[in-house]
Amino acid sequence: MNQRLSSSAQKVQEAIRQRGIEVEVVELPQSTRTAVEAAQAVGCEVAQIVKSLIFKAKRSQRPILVIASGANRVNEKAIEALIGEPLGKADADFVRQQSGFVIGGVPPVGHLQPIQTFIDEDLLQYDELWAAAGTPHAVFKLTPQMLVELCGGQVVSIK
Ligand code: 5CA
Repeated sequence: MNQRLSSSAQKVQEAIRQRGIEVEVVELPQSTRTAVEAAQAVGCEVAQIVKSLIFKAKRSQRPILVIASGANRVNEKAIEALIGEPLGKADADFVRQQSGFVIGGVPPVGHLQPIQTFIDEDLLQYDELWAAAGTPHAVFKLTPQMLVELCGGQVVSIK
């Protein structure tokens, strides 16, 4: 176990390990707060960055997690069609309350409670991906198969 991880990054590392998947969360001196910054920090394409975006379903007020390629913009209409209600933006407080993490560090797994999840099908074409691990400096490398297994989300077109 990496004792030097911050407590938020450690939580993500533990959540992944509890699912029987071996990955190593790393904390970098550089910012990984945005997909562009994360890609620069780890030396990959922006499209290989896993964005974990929390939205708020307007009617039910529940969180929806869209896991998108760093290269893609989420088409909210596509997600609305899948959930059957309008989708709204989540503010920073809602993101923290629902996920337990701050914007820029929201991981695809390890949230305070299970969140309905959609995974961008475009992520599946890469050999390796990088995702946030709880802080704007923490990331981990994973395969698309691991991502699907970890999140248990529905793979869809989000564009
Ligand atoms: N650490 C990187 C990926 S390794 C990361 O978290 N990227 S991200 O794209 O998933 O997270 C940044 C996202 O947070 C932005 O794309 C945006 O959707 C969201 N965001 C940024 N500022 C705000 C804000 N003020 N309110 C709500 N969401 C925001």
